[in-house]
Formats: sequence, C-alpha cells, structure tokens
Amino acid sequence: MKVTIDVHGMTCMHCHDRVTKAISSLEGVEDVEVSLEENNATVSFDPEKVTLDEIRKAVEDAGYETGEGS
Ligand code: 9UX
Repeated sequence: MKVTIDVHGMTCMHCHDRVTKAISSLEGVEDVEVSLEENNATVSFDPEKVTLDEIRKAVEDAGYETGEGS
C-alpha cells in the first residue's frame, strides 16, 4: 500500500536524507519519496511487514513531527 504522511520540521536537505533513511531502513518498506517542499513522505510498504504507526514512530525517533497519513 502507498501512503503520504505529513512530516513537519524538515528544513534542509540533511533533514530530508535523515527522514528518507529512517523510513527506508524499516523492513517491509518498498519505496520512499520525501518532499521537503510539501513537508511529507510518500511511502510504499507491505502492511503485513510494517505498519503506518511504525513508520510514523521511525520518523519521530529521527526527530521530526508527523501528521495524519492519507
Ligand atoms: Mo540542518 Mo536539517 O542542521 O535539521 S539537518 S536543518
């Protein structure tokens, strides 16, 4: 499944890379597209291996705030 999650607090390209790595390091994540301009991350993942909450937690653990997924 593919979900776009709001990610707040990214201000530079380093933030962008940190969020990308935090999400892509999770097992079950197939593709990640982080947008600094739109303050979100579009993630393709296998819901049997990883949940949206786990993805959100990985972003928060990296130091960023998350919003609702859609
Ligand atoms: Mo640069 Mo992004 O210090 O937090 S990594 S703004």
